[in-house]
Amino acid sequence: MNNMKISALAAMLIGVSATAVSAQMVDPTTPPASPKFEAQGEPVFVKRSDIFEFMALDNYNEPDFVKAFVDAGKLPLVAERLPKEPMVYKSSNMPDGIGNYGGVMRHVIGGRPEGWNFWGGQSQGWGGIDIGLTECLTRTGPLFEVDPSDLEPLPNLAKGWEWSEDGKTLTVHLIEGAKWSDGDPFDTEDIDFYWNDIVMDPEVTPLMGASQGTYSNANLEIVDASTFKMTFDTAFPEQVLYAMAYGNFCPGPSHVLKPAHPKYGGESYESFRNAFPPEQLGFPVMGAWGVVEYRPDDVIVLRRNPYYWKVDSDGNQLPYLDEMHYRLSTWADRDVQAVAGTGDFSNLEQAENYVEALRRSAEADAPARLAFGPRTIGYSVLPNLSANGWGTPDERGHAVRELNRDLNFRKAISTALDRERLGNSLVKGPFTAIYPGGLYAGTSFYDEASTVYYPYSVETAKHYFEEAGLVDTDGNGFVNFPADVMGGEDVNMTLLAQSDYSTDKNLAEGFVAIMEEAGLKVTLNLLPGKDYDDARYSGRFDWHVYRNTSEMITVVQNTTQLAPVGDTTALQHRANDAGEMDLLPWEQEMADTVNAFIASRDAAERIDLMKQYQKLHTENLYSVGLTAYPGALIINKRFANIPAGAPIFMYNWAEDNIIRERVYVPTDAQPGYELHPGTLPSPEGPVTAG
Ligand code: BQZ
Repeated sequence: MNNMKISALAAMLIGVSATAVSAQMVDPTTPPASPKFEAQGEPVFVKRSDIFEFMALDNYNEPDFVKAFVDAGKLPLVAERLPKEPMVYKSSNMPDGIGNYGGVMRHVIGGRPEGWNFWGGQSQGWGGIDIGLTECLTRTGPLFEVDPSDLEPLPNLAKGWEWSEDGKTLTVHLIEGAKWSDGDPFDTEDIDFYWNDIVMDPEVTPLMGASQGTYSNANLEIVDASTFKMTFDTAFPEQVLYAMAYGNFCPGPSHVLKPAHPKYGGESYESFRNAFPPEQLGFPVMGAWGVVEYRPDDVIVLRRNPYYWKVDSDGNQLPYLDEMHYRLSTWADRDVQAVAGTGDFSNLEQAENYVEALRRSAEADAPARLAFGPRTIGYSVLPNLSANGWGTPDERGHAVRELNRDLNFRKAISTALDRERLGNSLVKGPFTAIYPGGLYAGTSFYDEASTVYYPYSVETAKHYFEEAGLVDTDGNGFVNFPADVMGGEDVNMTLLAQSDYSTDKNLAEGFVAIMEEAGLKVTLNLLPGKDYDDARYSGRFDWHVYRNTSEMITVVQNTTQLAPVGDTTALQHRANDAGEMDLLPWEQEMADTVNAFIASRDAAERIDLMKQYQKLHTENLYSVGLTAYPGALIINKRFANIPAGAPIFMYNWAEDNIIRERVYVPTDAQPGYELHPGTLPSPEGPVTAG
């Protein structure tokens, strides 16, 4: 038994507080076992082919109010609005079978729409609105229910693909005959514009930051109206199929974007980005619903897209739900409203709200179902590891980054952290687990023996600060820079965190307090969502509090975000304005390991490479983990076709995972929430057939 466990055992036996234990020097070890937490409801694993297929059906149906548009000559026949072979969802995979039309899903979101130009980098407010508006080439959200032996991204706008013999060319086939919500054809003109004028244009950064590195440095060429090829330097970079899912390859309507782009007559990149303000209704989408109303700080209302390219196996054009609301509020209010029944959906992800949400949902008359999933919500603090100017730091910022690049400084930060206390400060009980950083415990590539954990010990933290050349030379309780750095003043590290979530704020404030106890001064920089994203993407931070994304759970989604494999792929180390990367040796080793993983098709080799990655990441504290805990899906009980065991976050968020276009409200349970019944989206707003 190593000395860490002996001292912890000793502490339990003689009742010594954790603080006293922390007064001893402790060595790195493996992380303590996470408290057992049983997810409620397990997915029923299926093959990908069990969910849907692309095929032509003999006939198609549509809601009566949409048929009225056809009868009035305002829309083509439904069969003409659908692709040759629409996506056909199999009723056998629908938990409650074929649905009926009507009904509304009322989301509450904490973000705010900047505009509809996802491709110019604008946010639509998150919370599922962009997931619904911008369909992508492949889809990974529902993979939580796909048998691990059959794991590969689901076709979506790309209905199929094949690799060349040498694995260096991927040929992709688009669904044929699909149309944008304004009737314009969806085809490789949209791919060409997305690739050449968004991804490859250095002046444009799409919302989720997709770059050529995201796709393993592919080159792309158009073959015909529904076919394109991607070519690679390395063989079979299969992660690129995941990179074609939400966030990274979701083409925009080139017929309206192109004229605003500076390369095609648009005034400027700034005007391109802002060319489609939220007030512009009926913006063309491939998603199931289009925008009909926007009331600032109040609500966004969407109505069904009459050209949506998916049907059920009875030929009913989807979606079943006619209307979607995105009430513009706060993330905390989303939980409150979902539990109270005035909202319909929430990813319960702010641990401070768990006890009240659980209490209310346990009552017999509770309007919503609440189901905890696996422990996939986790937070880390990320050090800015660039020393060559990314984010243009001032003298102080530069001095802190030099410290960040010193492993002893990062070890001091990690051993100063009482992670148990931090997790309990959010919520007591079996929810939170000590999270050292790196891949999450319990996930498919996790290996405990490869995970290095620097346990809580203020004594050890002070030792590592000294090793990093930091001592409290002026006796005020805070470590100072060496005399020849910043005049030997107190080290003052800034911590960037998002202000839209109480959890992010609480963890950031807890981190500041805990660091002070260890003698390090930290100044908090709390910014709202978009400003927080802009600051972290552009390197304007010393450290930042980060809610981890899918790569730490699945590895295969966002793989290139695991390490600095490209000059804009990592979150804590990107190129400076001259395009130079100053990777530390172990960072280069980590990047090489991730690239080897991407290039490998051997399951055993991939498992071994992820062990190497985990050791490099956690031993070198590429990130400093804080806490990890399970999220819970809260959905109003009137909705049908909610898949069992749908996690709030895994390959994507639950707004993608539950396949909302198949969700329905039984006709006798529709409480009349529609704000624009009988209407369809148009540039003029909601229009009726009459
Ligand atoms: C889920 C999600 C759907 C973004 C966003 C938001 C942005 C980040 C992150 C989450 C919100 C909800 O997360 O918190 O539960 O509904 O929208 O997109 O935090 O600020 O930039 O990565 O997904």
